[in-house]
Amino acid sequence: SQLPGDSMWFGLTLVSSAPTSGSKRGRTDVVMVTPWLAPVVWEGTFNPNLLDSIYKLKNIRIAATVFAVGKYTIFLKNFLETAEQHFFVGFQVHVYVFTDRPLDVPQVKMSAGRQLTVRSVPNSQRWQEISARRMELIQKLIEDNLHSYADYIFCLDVDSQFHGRWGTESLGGLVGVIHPDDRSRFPYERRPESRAYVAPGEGDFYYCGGAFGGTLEEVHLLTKTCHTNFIDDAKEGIEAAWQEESHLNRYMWINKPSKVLSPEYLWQDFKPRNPEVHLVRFSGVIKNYAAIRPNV
Ligand code: UD2
Repeated sequence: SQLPGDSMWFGLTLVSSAPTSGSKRGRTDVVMVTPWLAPVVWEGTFNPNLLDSIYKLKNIRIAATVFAVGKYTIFLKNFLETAEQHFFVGFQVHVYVFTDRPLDVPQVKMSAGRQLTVRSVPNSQRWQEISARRMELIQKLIEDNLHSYADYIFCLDVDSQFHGRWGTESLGGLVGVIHPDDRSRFPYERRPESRAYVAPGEGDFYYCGGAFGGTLEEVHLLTKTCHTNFIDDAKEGIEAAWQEESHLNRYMWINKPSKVLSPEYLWQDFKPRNPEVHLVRFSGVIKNYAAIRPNV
């Protein structure tokens, strides 16, 4: 029997038996596959009903981590409420909130099959350290807790909100999100003495530190490697230009992601939408850095 929206292949010609939008799926205005043959996920390139029905059969469980340290707890309500509306709706989701202010975590009603766990973490006087320390804490979460509780994990910035579907189309072994800014504006770490070094001319995409994921195994390896490299750099008195984001970019240059999410999956609210972005699914909210960070 056919799955919803399933299609039949006749030789190399795709004949869709149940088109969902009235038009063929696929885009000609954007890159849909990387040179190492990883899909690049854009609106109009996948069939959500078909994907959901495939993953429903597998009974998958998704973990999500979000850090809200110090004043960043103000972002939690909107993040959690919009996640309820758009993030893996209809699937088993376990959100882990890491905070130093557990009493400030808002009560957000969660649907059946979805739950939230609060984990205490210390504060820090430096936002760079708060951001970078996430790698170590995610590594530990996977080691200590997750193996019997989740299949996939996504690690997300809290100063963000969902606007559209983020679901099974995003699943893969190692998953990166292309940064919405021109990559020349976000240089990789260029000092060869750093373990995050990416040489001029190298680098595929510039990936966001604010959203990445994949299977537990892959994300464990990524977070462990980035954390170790960050610490070893620190011992030699060097902090990469964009902290753990630089290390993540180095990691994903060497270890190519098996799926790449387009900037639909982490846009920025202050940025006008580019024409190729038909749908913003998740975006960073506008924030006053000076008012919310512990240091400048
Ligand atoms: C970028 C990345 C971010 C990180 C950083 C480099 C995106 C959209 N964002 O954002 O993920 O890689 O560069 O270090 O790609 N946090 C707190 N309390 C604080 C400070 C930070 O909880 O006082 C947490 C919070 O979850 C926040 C995250 O760390 O979302 C990243 O910090 P940011 O959003 O201030 O960093 P930003 O905007 O430079």
